[in-house]
Amino acid sequence: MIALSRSFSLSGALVLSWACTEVLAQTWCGKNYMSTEPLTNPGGQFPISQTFTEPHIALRCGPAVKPYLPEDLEPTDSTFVSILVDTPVTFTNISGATAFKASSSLSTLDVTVLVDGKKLTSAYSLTCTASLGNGEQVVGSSLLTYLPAKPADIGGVTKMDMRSGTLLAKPATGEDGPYERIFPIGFYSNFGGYLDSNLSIESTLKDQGFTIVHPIPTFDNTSILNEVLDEMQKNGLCTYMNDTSVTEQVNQIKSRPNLLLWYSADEPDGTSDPLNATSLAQSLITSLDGSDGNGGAGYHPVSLVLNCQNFFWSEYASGADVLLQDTYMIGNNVTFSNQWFHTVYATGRENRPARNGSSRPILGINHGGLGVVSWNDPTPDDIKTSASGLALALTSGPSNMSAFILNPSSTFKQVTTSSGIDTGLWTLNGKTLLLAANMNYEDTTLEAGELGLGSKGFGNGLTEVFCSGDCSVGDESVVLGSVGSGGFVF
Ligand SMILES: *[C@@H]1O[C@H](CO)[C@@H](O)[C@H](O)[C@H]1NC(C)=O
Ligand SMILES: *[C@@H]1O[C@H](CO)[C@@H](O)[C@H](O)[C@H]1NC(C)=O
Ligand SMILES: *[C@@H]1O[C@H](CO)[C@@H](O)[C@H](O)[C@H]1NC(C)=O
Ligand SMILES: *[C@@H]1O[C@H](CO)[C@@H](O)[C@H](O)[C@H]1NC(C)=O
Ligand SMILES: *[C@@H]1O[C@H](CO)[C@@H](O)[C@H](O)[C@H]1NC(C)=O
Ligand SMILES: *[C@@H]1O[C@H](CO)[C@@H](O)[C@H](O)[C@H]1NC(C)=O
Ligand SMILES: *[C@@H]1O[C@H](CO)[C@@H](O)[C@H](O)[C@H]1NC(C)=O
Ligand SMILES: CC(=O)N[C@H]1CO[C@H](CO)[C@@H](O)[C@@H]1O
Repeated sequence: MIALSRSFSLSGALVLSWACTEVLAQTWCGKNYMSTEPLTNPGGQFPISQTFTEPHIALRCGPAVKPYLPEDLEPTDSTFVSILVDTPVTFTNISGATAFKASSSLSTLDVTVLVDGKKLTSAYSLTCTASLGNGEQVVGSSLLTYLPAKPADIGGVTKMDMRSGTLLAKPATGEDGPYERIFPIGFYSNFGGYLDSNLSIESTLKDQGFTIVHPIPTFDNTSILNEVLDEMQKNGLCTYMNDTSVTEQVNQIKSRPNLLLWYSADEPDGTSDPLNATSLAQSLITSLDGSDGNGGAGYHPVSLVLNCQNFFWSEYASGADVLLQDTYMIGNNVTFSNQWFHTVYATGRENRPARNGSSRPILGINHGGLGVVSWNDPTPDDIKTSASGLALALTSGPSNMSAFILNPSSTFKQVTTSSGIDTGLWTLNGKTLLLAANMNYEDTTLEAGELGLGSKGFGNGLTEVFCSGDCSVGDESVVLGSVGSGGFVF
């Protein structure tokens, strides 16, 4: 089982990640690869945070959207140009935790936000100071990026809406149009022998509901690469890119309106790349893409995928705006590959989507994942059909589940029932999207009463908008088949 995980990891790393060649054969996540080698402690684990007896506050603040452009000076959405302030009170030594003495009756907090401007095109340092009422103050800080309107050599802009974690982009075709919220769903796709040899693949993928294509390097034939990118653009598909031969590739690609985000490193933690490698690559990429190269945002965010369980996570993650996670299931039974793979932040990479397995990506979305990228295409027809069913339900048609998930006005809660069904509920304008994944290998019933909906329950009943496996809808319950999953609106 472990060997299989390794071989998947390696096939990914060999194709995609950078700086892996020196260490590839020897270690993975800092651990010796060969069973004949000694066991060692690889280091890099999260420290176990100290517990405090007194409350601490960890003030955080940051811009609602990254980056801002002159076009944002008169926003139609009143909270689009705003500062998000978070004031967790904690007994654990999390980042920025500061002791305070204010009484427990403190119910309001005055927060002052200061923007210390440098010249345009650079990042402004943002400082927020909260007054705790008795003369005490705590301070938080971050960066605010305000870029000039995009220059001609930049094809498009992807903004990150930090209110919901959503990516915002104009039509990938390059035609003018408003920014839309994007739910990235698609495959890492072979370039040589696949994308480069059949230019109608792009339009088929679009019809199947997919919104992104992540071509897997290397791209031996640049003229074909350009034709393939033209086809993606015509079909409004965005591209992930590996940008390690950074300057050349960034400059080759950045004028494409269908570029959604940059992709710097494939499992750099697995191959123990230098701890500063991801943040150095991020600065270089963004500096070629409009930023000051000192931490400010460029016109597109930078993504990467991490693989290790607990190995210098903070260091590697510091080089990304969008983090994909690539955990492999523990105790995976590959005879029956329906174990869980979930995503933490923005986008999840699905290693080998199961034939009937929409449960894994749904579990990821229920826990904050805002995208699904599967390894890899071409893939057997039945897997493609299953993935397409989820993609269509998420991004297209009347159900359009992503409209609930991506809207910053949605309220969200996650509930795992005692019977082993994992659910996410997004409520927007009086309607609720329920995504449910059955984690059992048998039919399991989800009762409205288990979801804390109050006497209203499912209201006028559930409308099924997506089902993988068997879903049977009753008035106040739904039965999901073995590892089945479904989407319902009520
Ligand atoms: C809390 O964590 C910070 C950062 O890791 C560390 O510098 C500090 O010493 C810790 N404080 C206590 C009281 O352990
Ligand atoms: C090209 O791709 C399309 C869409 O995936 C497929 O229908 C067609 O059969 C492919 N053509 C060839 C020659 O492989
Ligand atoms: C690249 O693709 C073009 C278009 O198909 C072809 O004419 C050319 O020979 C290819 N170049 C190489 C080096 O394979
Ligand atoms: C990055 O880290 C490597 C090795 O850990 C070190 O040699 C190098 O000087 C660092 N580079 C920068 C720019 O800090
Ligand atoms: C894996 O699952 C299959 C199907 O449930 C079962 O027959 C097989 O015994 C399992 N294998 C292991 C190693 O658990
Ligand atoms: C689905 O919702 C997303 C997010 O709100 C939106 O960007 C997209 O245009 C919608 N798609 C359709 C087909 O309505
Ligand atoms: C997945 O496939 C297995 C084996 O064919 C089947 O028993 C199960 O019901 C399927 N689950 C879903 C969700 O389709
Ligand atoms: C690590 C790795 O494979 N990086 C690749 C990213 O793309 C460039 C250009 O195609 C390759 O040269 C790198 O090998």
